[in-house]
Amino acid sequence: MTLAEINFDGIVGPSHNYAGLSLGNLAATAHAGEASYPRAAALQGIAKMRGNMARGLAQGFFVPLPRPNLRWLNDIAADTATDTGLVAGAWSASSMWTANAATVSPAPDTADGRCHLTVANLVTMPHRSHEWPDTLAQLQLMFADAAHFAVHRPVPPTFGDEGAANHMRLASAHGAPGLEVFVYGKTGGPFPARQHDQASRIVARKHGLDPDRVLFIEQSPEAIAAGAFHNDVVAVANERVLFAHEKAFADRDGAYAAIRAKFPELEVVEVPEAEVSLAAAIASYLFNAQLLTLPDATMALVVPEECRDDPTVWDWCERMLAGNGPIRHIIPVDVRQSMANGGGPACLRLRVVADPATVDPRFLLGESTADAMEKVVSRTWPEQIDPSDLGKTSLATTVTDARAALLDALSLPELA
Ligand code: SUG
Repeated sequence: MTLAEINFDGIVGPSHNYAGLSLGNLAATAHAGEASYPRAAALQGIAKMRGNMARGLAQGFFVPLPRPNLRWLNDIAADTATDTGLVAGAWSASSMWTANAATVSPAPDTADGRCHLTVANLVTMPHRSHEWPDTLAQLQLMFADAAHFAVHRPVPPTFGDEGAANHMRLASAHGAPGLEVFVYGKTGGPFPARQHDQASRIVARKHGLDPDRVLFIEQSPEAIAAGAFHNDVVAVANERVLFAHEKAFADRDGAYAAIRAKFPELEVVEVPEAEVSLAAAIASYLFNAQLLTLPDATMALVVPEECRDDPTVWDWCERMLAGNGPIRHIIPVDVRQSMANGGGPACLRLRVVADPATVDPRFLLGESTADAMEKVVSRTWPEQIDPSDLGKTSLATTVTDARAALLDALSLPELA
């Protein structure tokens, strides 16, 4: 049994659009009403996956969920002529951000020695609240091997749960027992706090985590108010390293001390407000990066290209590299289509520490699968979508057919 971190990226769906549905997500709000480019968006995502694969890392994927979700519109008795926000919600390609698909506790952390996954209910945002049934179906297929995985239904909708975006794991190595840190929000000024403390506690209990190796930490209300609607917009962890903005947590010193008490090897790489403001960190998505351990055991930070656009952010990156800390490489990637909806490199992936041999191989990426994906996307994904196109029958046919072509190419008839 060889445990490895597998990054499962969400393939950007053919209905990718900018409808401005996420209050508190400043990028999504700023781009509301603009034309989107689903084909380019999906190709950017595939290129990111290819990059990580070329670095020798295990890569998997989720396929887009069925959109428009007419079943949901029907369930909520939406009037499609007047309820434009709900129609846009039914068309959203938001399942691409698979950091919100589920919370994952790898086998070394759980009482029964299996990897546990709880699908996120995403109840705070209506357009995301209908993702979970189809995401659950996909998780059950990917991780069907019950000897190694337990896939759980969502926590009750009383408590908002946004999945791995509000969860960090510290461990001496991916395959070693870890400390799981759940970050919840209480308030966020004018914006909703999406992760409820109790949702995190329910997940920890259901996963059978050892209370001595779990922490619940409050996200800073100031960060939420500044646009950090998920913790992964201001912090990311990998193995012994926590990379965080000074203002990520409500009680910064208390958070570091609590983590260190349970995980003494902790190495904090902190970005001070005086060097990169919270606003600059959120605009550039410096922290919404993939912090990866490369095969040579060095760590690399895969950041959005937008980090190069802000000199305060890029200068900090260069100083950090020169400083000989634990992060040895910075790799900018172009995921601009996703970024414009508030989703950076880290939002686009769900990390699962598992033996790749125990995962349904149809969800693992190799060169030929990536080639096949690119072909289908180039042939069938719409080049451009204007928000006013949402709801049109001809576009619904195009996006439905595009998804069907992908499922066909990937031999996934169960998801049709
Ligand atoms: O939930 N954007 C997503 C972005 C999610 C980013 N994920 C993480 N940080 N892990 C969200 O706000 C915008 C969709 C729209 O407005 O149409 C959106 O849902």
